[in-house]
Amino acid sequence: MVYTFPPGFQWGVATASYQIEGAADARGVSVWDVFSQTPGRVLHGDTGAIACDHVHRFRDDIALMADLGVRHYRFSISWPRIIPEGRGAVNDAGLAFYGELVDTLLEFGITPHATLFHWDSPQALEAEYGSWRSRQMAQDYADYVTVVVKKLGDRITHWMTLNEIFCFTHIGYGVGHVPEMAPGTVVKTSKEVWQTSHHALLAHGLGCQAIRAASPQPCQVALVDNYLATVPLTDTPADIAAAQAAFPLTGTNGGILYPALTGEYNPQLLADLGKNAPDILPGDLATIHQPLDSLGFNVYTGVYVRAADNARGFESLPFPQSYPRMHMPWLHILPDSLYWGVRHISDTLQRPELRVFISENGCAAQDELTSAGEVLDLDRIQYLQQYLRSAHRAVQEGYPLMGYFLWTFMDNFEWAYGRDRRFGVTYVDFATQQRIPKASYHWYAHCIEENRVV
Ligand code: GBH
Repeated sequence: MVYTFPPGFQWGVATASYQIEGAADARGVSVWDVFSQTPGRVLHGDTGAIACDHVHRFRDDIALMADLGVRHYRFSISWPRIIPEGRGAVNDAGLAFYGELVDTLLEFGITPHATLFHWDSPQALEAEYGSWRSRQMAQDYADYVTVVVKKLGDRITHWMTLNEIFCFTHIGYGVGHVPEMAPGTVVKTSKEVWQTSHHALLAHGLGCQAIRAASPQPCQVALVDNYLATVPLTDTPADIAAAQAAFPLTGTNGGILYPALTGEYNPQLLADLGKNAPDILPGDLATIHQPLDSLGFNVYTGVYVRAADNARGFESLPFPQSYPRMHMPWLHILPDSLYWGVRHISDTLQRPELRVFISENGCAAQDELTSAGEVLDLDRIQYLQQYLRSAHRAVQEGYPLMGYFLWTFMDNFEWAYGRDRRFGVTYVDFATQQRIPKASYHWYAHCIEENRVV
């Protein structure tokens, strides 16, 4: 089988500001600074204060990206680098940094795709009103977006509003336990958590409006979501119907993807939530439901579903202990999740016109530098090859999958796991900040060169 993609398929890599930038002293404090400085929150006490020192090394990093052959780069902009206190005074040096970054990308023939929020909320707003616990956060986010798009919209035409709303809300706030992500706030009820994701959805809606109002030229607006792909255990019509029935009912699908794309929380999910459903004010859903040019799908794993003799007609299957996974506890290898996740947008959610791109796909591996100075990450190559074949299947069957951003360009600050887990196709020696392309980097370069999975 030859896995050739159509001409124009977009090959890219993705990163996020807090995970790579460093230069913390040149921006406002984010909730991840405070969280990672709190003992016990991040493995080995790592923080993103230096990370990959990308702010000082971005020219070399972009040159290495250009060598890889990618023509598309997804990065995120740090809100506290633009507006240190979250609202009010703008840091011109922060805006200038992203201006130089974008100019350098364009010099190398790489199209910038900017995510306006990838989890690094300004700490000032957390201190002032509890950030995502308040509706005010959505308005302050939209004001920040206006500043960025006015300044950079002459050179950036691909915008993404917020990365993975479910994660920074439902894993940033916890009921009865300290959650794994910043701000790490313990709340009393699950309703309070749902309220934070509702506010983030409002930020998405107001952000879409702000981008379109501020952009000096036509632009593309996307939401990036890690919705859960329900994978039929077999390809029988009964199992496929079961996977489709299960798709809208998970929290991230029915509670994030559906309101953003259909203007309604999934009614069954709301019924299941009962008194824990968020308060929704008149007009909220119209604000949240904005026209989108495309949808970014962050996919790492999924869940198997099969038809069952119960009230709902399906069951979701737990992974057995020995199921193969990569170097994260949750990273079960399920390449079909990419295909089914793309297909569900068209067939299950009934949005066949909506273009999809893979905004993140990749994995952590136990990389080791050999004495010859190589990293032979054959397991990562195997993982990427299987997921890319799944992407090819979606394209082959006519689903509107436009591109693929590999997560991630280089090893970085992996949130609660700090520098302990490596997701890059470029190895970073954090003691020296030396970049060393791994075997997967060279393998991916070959795919891009040939426009097929090699
Ligand atoms: C992405 O999220 C992030 O966008 C990116 O910044 C990050 O570096 C990358 O993943 C790798 O982790 O422990 O069972 O509660 C991926 C989605 C959401 C998957 C949180 C794991 C925790 C599952 N992740 N989820 S669990």
